[in-house]
Amino acid sequence: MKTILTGIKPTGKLTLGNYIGVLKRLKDFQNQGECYIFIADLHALTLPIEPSELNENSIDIACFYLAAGLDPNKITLFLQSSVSAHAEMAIILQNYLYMGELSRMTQFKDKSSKMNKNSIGLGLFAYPVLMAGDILLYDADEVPVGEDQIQHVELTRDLVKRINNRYGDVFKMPSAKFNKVGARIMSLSDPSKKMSKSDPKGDIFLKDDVKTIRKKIMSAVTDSGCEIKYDEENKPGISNLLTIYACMKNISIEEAEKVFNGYRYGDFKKCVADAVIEEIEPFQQRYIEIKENKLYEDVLRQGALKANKKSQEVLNRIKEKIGLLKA
Ligand code: AQP
Repeated sequence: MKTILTGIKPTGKLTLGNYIGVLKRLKDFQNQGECYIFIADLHALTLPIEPSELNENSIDIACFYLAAGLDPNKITLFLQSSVSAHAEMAIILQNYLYMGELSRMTQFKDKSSKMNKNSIGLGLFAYPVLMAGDILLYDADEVPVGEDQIQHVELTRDLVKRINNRYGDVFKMPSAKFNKVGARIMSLSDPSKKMSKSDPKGDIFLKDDVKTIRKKIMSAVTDSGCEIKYDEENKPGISNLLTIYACMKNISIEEAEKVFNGYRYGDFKKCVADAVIEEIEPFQQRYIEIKENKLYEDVLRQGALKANKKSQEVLNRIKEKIGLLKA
């Protein structure tokens, strides 16, 4: 049986991009293999964050995972910080990844370019090291991600080759699993940019009320044309809305284009808003129920126990291979 691992970092309010890129897909994954799903709270520390915000976001993500249809009896859901092997593995792996390759990571370049040079933390630079450990600790075969995380999974694959070449078969080779459609949902106000928690302009948040969602979609930036056609270069706004619609309805882009043949932009946007609301509204109701009844608490406790057990096995394997003595 294959092993699937994925995480979301609690850096802000989750967006429709996080939902389409990963959350929505998880329900199917839980029937395809052993799933380790976590809240990447250690990753959230790589940029400044208020303790209360980190706390609240972590609870929200746990509730969103469950609201997305994850069954605690089928999956292991846990907080990254409740499994100390993640930190220990990162300390080991950092010796096998190089400064040059880490400085070429797009996410690091993007995030650090917006910061004062003197306040870029070592953790932000070493983010892919921690992430490689997350993946390798569970012998993951598949890592469901959005497009922006593929580069980090590729780096993990390079690391596996490097370590296995040197020490024999230590780690399993993981691969990124992303959907062709919906791997990169763009901002509604600037469709040249990814919809992102940390750059909230143009985001649809999963906690937005229905009225706000509709308003945001109706005022999404499009173009001066009138044709509803997928063309990322010349019609990025329309292409993004077509992608959102296709993902909500589980159809292809071509099918979505056919639906809107001859539609005006305003009517098209209304249908996109209807499709998003139809899916997100019941999802939000499940989220509220889970949060109010604190249904996540026991799930996270049980998840930590299982994740600790599995990750210790792998951690012991690498420690032994590299020559660390067991006392
Ligand atoms: N716009 C997006 N379209 C599709 N997938 C997306 N993901 C994020 N944004 C989009 C995917 O969601 C998963 C969880 O993301 P994350 O929170 O761990 O980190 P991220 O990729 O850095 O997401 P954000 O929203 O952009 O967070 P910030 O702004 O804090 O850096 C990942 O699989 C991601 O690919």
